Amino acid sequence: MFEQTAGVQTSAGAQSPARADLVALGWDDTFAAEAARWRDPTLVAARVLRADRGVCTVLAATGTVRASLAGAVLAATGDPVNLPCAGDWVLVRRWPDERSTVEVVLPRRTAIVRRTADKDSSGQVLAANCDTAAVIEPMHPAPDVARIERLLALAWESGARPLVVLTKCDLAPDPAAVVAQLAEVAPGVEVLPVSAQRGDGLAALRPRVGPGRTLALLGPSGAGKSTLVNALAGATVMATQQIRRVDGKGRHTTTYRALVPIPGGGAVLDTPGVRAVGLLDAAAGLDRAFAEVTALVRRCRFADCGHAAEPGCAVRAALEDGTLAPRRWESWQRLQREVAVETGRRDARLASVDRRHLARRSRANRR
Ligand SMILES: Nc1nc2c(ncn2[C@@H]2O[C@H](COP(=O)(O)OP(=O)(O)OP(=O)(O)O)[C@@H](O)[C@H]2O)c(=O)[nH]1
Ligand SMILES: [Mg+2]
Ligand SMILES: [Zn+2]
Repeated sequence: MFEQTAGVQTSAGAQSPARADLVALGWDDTFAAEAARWRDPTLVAARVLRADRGVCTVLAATGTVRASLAGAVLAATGDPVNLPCAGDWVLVRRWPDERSTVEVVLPRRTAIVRRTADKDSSGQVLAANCDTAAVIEPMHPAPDVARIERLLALAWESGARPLVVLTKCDLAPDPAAVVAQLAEVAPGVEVLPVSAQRGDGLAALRPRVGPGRTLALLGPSGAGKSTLVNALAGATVMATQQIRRVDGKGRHTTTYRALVPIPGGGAVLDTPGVRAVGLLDAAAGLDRAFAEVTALVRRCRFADCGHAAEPGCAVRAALEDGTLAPRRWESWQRLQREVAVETGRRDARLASVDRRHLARRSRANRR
């Protein structure tokens, strides 16, 4: 067994926080087995609460520690996706001079990855090792259906269990109607109305943050993500937008991703608002987010059906008899195109890496 606390003195300083129960935070035999492979009992297991450039705030059994990234970790991050992020389990070394370094990022069980703004289709991890990926959308003003669909594809792709949380249900005249309407765009996903203000729906959400479980919150600025974190934590842990603007759209109040341990076990991962996220290689996630469309496409007579004029097209039949909403079909097509473009870009990038590698090798051979 990997020793969680071997070789560590209790962290110094009067403000040093209480010992953390890593099991309550999600540490389990699988992570312990991964850690044991490093065969270094002086390394300490910890979970990343917050990652800034080159420095992480991590929670170890002894409490919170600031740790910089070790050379080995930096060297492995040719792809920024490999950088430690909030929610990651890491192995930390405490040096005799009280400095700490993150030496190892343990393999992620789940990861919510979005496309970064740059053109070469690289990814950025929004949240690691979350059990539930909750898409947070305000019920008032009306929820943005296209954004929910897009975020659900991302959530499915992450490997975590997706969930839709509709916030501010205290402001909606008929919350049940909105929930019913959204069930159509979230097949197989629970849609939960909540009000952090009145406390509605919090009891239904709590099991997702039970001991060992992590709930990630994804959604636009002003949706009430941090308000929800505070309601679940029973304390003001995250700053929230003070004045509600008339248009209901907030400026970004939260500016960093943060894992917030919840008293009694579990954690919530709060993220800065995302207006829209770019999908990367989310083909599988898209198939699950649009399960009913995927099933129709599979029923078309021809495997390469263009769903235009081909005979035996199940999609067109469903559009004609009203079982498939045109809006849903358009969303699927749009997101499919996006993922295809991203996959093409990624393949091109990999091919150019291959070509460079081959060119180097043949130059070396000639020499
Ligand atoms: N009426 C009502 N207002 C809420 C509720 N939850 C949050 N709000 C308000 O919505 C505003 C935005 O809340 P935040 O929690 O800061 O939103 P956020 O999603 O964290 O926003 P960013 O950090 O910018 O991404 C605040 O003024 C909250 O008071 C709710 O259940 N009911
Ligand atoms: Mg916030
Ligand atoms: Zn077809």
